[in-house]
Amino acid sequence: MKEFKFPKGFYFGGATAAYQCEGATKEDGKGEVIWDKYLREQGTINPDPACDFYHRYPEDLELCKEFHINAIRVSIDWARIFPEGEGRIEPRGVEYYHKLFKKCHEEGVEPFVTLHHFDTPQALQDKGGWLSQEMLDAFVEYAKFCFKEYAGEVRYWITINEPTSMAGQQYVGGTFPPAYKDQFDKCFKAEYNQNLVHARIVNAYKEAGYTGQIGIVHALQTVYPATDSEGDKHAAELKDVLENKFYLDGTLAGKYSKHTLALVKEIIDANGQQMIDIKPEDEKVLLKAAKQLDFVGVNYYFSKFMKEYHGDTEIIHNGTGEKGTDVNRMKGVGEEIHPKDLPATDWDWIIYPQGMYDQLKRVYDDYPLVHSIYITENGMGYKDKFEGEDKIIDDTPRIDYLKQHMEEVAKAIEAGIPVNGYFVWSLQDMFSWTNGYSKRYGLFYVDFKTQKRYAKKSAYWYKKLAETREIPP
Ligand code: BGP
Repeated sequence: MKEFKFPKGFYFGGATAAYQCEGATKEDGKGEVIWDKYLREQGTINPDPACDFYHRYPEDLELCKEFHINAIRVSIDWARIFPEGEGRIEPRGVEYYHKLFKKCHEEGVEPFVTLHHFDTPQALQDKGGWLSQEMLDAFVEYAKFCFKEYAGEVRYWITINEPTSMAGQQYVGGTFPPAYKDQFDKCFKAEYNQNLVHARIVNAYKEAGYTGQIGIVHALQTVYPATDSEGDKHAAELKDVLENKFYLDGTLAGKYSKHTLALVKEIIDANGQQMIDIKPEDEKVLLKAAKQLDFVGVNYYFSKFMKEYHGDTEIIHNGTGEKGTDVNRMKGVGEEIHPKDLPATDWDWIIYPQGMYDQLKRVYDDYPLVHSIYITENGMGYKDKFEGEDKIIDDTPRIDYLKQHMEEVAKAIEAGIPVNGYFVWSLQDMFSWTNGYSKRYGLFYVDFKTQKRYAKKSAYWYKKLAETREIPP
């Protein structure tokens, strides 16, 4: 990979999400989101002050400039603007994002702005969340409001971040509020509704004639069979449809293939639940949006290896960073296994850079409407150690991880796949939704007591990459 240079204009970004970094959850009239109540009840993670991005965004954006980071992913916390999710508008919330975007531009950092990054307003969750028409309609109104309000400041919009994580963890995995388990039918119904509302928003953006770009961000974990056996291959297909393909078909092709729907039905049937309705009029909306979609964002962290499995669902989430504690077996889908020769993070995320290339190739080859891709998240959770003001935080394993994955991005570009930017998750340390403050991802270390930022070794590595557009050793 010696000769490779990333193209001019390539974005070297850092990613954040409002609820994970802003803190200030009760400030300036902000309404409650699903995490406020849930985290309070769990008593494990305090979302305040997180890394206090609400007040310290100027400093973080200045750091971006200093480190040649020319783009940032931020999200708007819906309940800062519409505290009840719909209706009444909170001007202080509206103003905050104006200030944030203004500062981005002052520092030469392009904002990629997500409308929904896991933080559904509680008032709308109470009405049924992704399963309720009211929430979907309110989402369209909130999106239209943002487009109009921030039109001159935001050129890149993202409708939804990782709808698969949202629906999967809300209805099957049980780690996102309201934390239901094993409800595959509701999970697919939520997925269906997310695809549809995403399409409505894309169509509304285009109909209004805005000149920016609009896309969606998918968490794509590449799924491989553990062996060549037919059973394992089928388990991999089922897992892929649950986590990737139902979304890819809906948002990038604008149509669910017969094969996709057959696999969805197989999963729902195996769990003794009711198959969802697919309405032809909805597919018209999906197709219109897929044809107008400007880009797709790919979040890639790990791959999965599947074995056939015929028992009941058993999911144990490794939220502690104690290696080897994760269990994932799903009825009607399959069992995730960990091949012995592959490394993993302390949270059991299998490190497999090749999966990044395979996924990019799949998205580009299988979905011909796709013409622009961003890696919107990639990074490594690590227990960084702070050893004093005068010592640099040595996160060499993270540098290795980033380097190996950047090499796969470079390989994809060389193969003609249009990847136009890359965002490290995360720009600075913040908390992890289900793992708390000890799972750090940032290029910048945050002392959560003083809120002071310290550049880690990886920040200097990334700076060199962004400066030279070549992957440093
Ligand atoms: C993605 C989310 C991010 C972030 C990241 C790391 O799914 O979009 O918000 O949390 O994953 O995940 P985790 O915090 O679970 O390690």
